[in-house]
Amino acid sequence: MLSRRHFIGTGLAAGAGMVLARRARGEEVPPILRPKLNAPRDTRTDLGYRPVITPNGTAMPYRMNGGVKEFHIVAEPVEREFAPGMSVKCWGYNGLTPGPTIEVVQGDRVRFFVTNRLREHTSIHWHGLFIPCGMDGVTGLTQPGIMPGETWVYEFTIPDQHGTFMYHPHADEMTQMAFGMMGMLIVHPREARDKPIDRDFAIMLHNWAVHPGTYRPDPSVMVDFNMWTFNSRVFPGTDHLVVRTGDRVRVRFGNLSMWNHPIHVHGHAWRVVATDGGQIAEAGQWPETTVLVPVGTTRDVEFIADNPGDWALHCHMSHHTMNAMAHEIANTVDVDQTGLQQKIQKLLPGYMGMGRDGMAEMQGMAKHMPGPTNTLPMMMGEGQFGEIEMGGMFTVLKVRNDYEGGGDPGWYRFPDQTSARRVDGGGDTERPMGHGMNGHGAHDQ
Ligand SMILES: [Cu+2]
Repeated sequence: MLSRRHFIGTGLAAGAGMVLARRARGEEVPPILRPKLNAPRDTRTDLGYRPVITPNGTAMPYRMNGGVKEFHIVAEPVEREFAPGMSVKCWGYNGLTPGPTIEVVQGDRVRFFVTNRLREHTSIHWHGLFIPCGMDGVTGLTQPGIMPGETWVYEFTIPDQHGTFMYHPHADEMTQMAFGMMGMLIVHPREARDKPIDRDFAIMLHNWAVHPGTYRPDPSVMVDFNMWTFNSRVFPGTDHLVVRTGDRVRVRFGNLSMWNHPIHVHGHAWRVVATDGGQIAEAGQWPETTVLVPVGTTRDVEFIADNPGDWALHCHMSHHTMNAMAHEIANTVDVDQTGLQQKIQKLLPGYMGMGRDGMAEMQGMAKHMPGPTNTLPMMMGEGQFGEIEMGGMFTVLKVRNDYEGGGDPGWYRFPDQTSARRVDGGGDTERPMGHGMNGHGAHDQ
């Protein structure tokens, strides 16, 4: 029997609106929209906020229905190109992994219709949002799974918090997240910011095990991942972050991978201004050039882009800026492989020994010795001065004096006398310290 207290509680909850996720029955479900990649940036000014830019991604469409923002999210298989030459059979939302970025404002009433087009059940959890427990999306704990073909509704008011959150399944998490089901959820503040953000980027960090020659991520891998992505793309497939000199730039990182990622920026220092737990008061912020984004968190960093140039922005775990690499390869640095190569060639025609002087030559070799199908070379970037020996979690922050928005401005034009230069004139000039190194002597001869 219901106690009086229980009865009142239920009544209050019903009065405040739905508190449990429910199956949509007989209601008008908004159409499923699959936004195009790199859709033009939303420049509407009546949104009450400046939209974020999701590199290699886009925003989740919505419609207004009687004062409620209605989104239709569809969980489905997704084919994702990580970079030209490699396409992965993922799962995601509305045709993308990560799913389109959801943007709402503090206090918004929202209704998320979720259709499951997978062949197993799923759910959506709203990471970091303080919402009624029945909307929390934990299969078995707060709701039954959303079965294949079903459409469910999550409905709540965006609470009195703003910042960077995430959405992802809480059903067969190991598989569904390993396959790429995740997205960013940005809550903009209701009040205008004291210091408006000029360019605001959202980047989801993820790791994948796509064994060489295969197309489907391996969900059983726990630590030995071989692909590391910004918004499910690897360098050189990652969009560059282009800003104008003097812009206040925010970058929001989310991490639903299985590793922590120290993300490093060159030429600038940023401040960590928020986490998925809330805003950090200005007095509590400190400068960093590398922000650690632990697993299961978000970090918002902000800086003034006051140093024009092409600046690397990358994970500082050096294996995380590599593409597929075999982990069982022998370490051949300083090993003279003469003779061995000929012996192996008898068994494997075309074999080339590599890696005696380091690993950089691997990139040049990759052009002549392609690996298995659908497998990117370990490093494959190309800059204006040659090969950039990076892959994975790497992109370029382009700071330009005259950037007005729009496309990629190309490589930086370095002003005269501001670049490193070659000065040699005949090999080693090493000499004992104390002779000719006191000032300008080294250049005298
Ligand atoms: Cu990393």
